[in-house]
Amino acid sequence: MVPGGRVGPVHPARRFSRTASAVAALGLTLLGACGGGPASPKGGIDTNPPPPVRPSLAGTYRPSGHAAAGDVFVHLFEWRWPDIASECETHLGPAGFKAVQVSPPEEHSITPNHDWSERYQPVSYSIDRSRSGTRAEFADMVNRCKAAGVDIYVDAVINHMTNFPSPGTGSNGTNYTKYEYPGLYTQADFHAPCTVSNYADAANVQDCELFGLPDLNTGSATVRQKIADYLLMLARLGVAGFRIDAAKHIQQVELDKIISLVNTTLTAEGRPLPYWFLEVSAGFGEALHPSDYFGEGYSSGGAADITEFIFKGVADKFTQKDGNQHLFQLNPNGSQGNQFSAAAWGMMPSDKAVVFLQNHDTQHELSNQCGLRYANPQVFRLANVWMLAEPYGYPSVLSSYAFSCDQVGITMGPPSDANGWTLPVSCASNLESATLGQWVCEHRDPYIESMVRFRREVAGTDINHWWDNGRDAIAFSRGAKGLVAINREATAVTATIATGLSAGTYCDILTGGRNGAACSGTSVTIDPAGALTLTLPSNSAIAILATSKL
Ligand SMILES: [Ca+2]
Repeated sequence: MVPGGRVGPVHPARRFSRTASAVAALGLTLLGACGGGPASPKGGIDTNPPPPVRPSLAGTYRPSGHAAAGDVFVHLFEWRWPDIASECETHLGPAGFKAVQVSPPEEHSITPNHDWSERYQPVSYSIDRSRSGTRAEFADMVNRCKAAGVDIYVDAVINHMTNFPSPGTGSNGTNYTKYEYPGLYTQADFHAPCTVSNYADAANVQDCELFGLPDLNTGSATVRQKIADYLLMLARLGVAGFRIDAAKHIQQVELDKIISLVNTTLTAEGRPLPYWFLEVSAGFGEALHPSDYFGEGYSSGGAADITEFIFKGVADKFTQKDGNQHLFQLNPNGSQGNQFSAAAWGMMPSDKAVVFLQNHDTQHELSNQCGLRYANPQVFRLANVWMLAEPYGYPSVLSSYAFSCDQVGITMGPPSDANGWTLPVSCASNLESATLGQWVCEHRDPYIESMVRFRREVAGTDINHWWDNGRDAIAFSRGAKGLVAINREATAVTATIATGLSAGTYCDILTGGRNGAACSGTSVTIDPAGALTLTLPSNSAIAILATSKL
């Protein structure tokens, strides 16, 4: 608890419960509209003033190319810069991860309990000192990761500044209050205080304070330039991409102007344009949708993907939520209600979507029991195998630390010393053995790590030869390049399935793959007719590649 009786600082982490608030607000609106009888535009005087017109952004976009390339990135949540640099060299580069999303590097607030939401409360745009390390360490990380073939994506918190504590002193020693940040922003740079409370009203969502966080007036050219200068500083250090935190809370044309400032400046300097992806969730009855942001960066030559929150519903199939969710419903050509596709699920196009089974916000959602995570290790593995095996979107793997899914646990910061400085990473040896307060390192799990290679090798192919048992055992090929089979049943399943692969003996990459002329783990044989007979134990999977053939 903190002074004033609040339970910790408020933070976008809680934003997903707002969907319910938005629906509730909409419900009240509809009730009001219907209260006087049938709603009809005829003959009546509309006493509601039309909402003020807000500019919109054309939806034309160019794909980033990450989905088509079969790329995967990892979010090393709260990791220190030196540890990320080492991880790029020892694990991420060799495994083929395209990039690392790092925690926000700017100067952040210091809260009494050093909970993780500190990082989402900016105090200045200096990266001289955050709990992940110093500017020199950050620059070294960018260079070493790049040398290992791994890009760095920065989580850019540009919608707001800090509301707690106020007054306070940031991680680099800057003294501030909620609306005064020396040398950066004064009260005139913020929207007039109001509370984000009505998701049916775009102006309320974008120009008011998200959980009381002071909302930057991105309608101001000087504010936009200061934000752009921060991002440009990072790009000049070699940062290759940006996640825009709380993008739905920034007016879409104003955000496009910020992106354009960055893109055009970098173009003039002869530097590559960054990859952008925006945090925009969809919610029933909301004024703003992911499609309102499709055109971000287009006019300045860039590409911006968007987070597809609907995708995480895949986890419900693997946890067999409510007893009526099953893996066979992930068939891309399944019947109505039993099909996984962008159209069937109401998701954005594959070439626009960043997908995930969990992100740092959803993992901390108490209302959803923190989602499918390491604490349910084998099911978590199987779901990741599926996410990385099927072709939709640009997948992100969250790698974090162990915490208890309760009111206190979900606010807990990373392993730290008594002063709140993050401790070096020491990974649990596997998902099963991760103890509270220990780094889990989900991305090092052999199933997840090996599927990064799978996704890239099968890129450009579709799902074919889908097979399922009508419940929770499935298999499919990716062209002639790969095959996965997953059994989420409580018992072993034996089946003979058609495949897209040529005859021969293949090594399962999940259990070690090929080692010279032999398999390190499981092997399977495809007969001359292209059929595979296999027996999968309960809660297991195999994945084979044309390149894992003996
Ligand atoms: Ca805003």
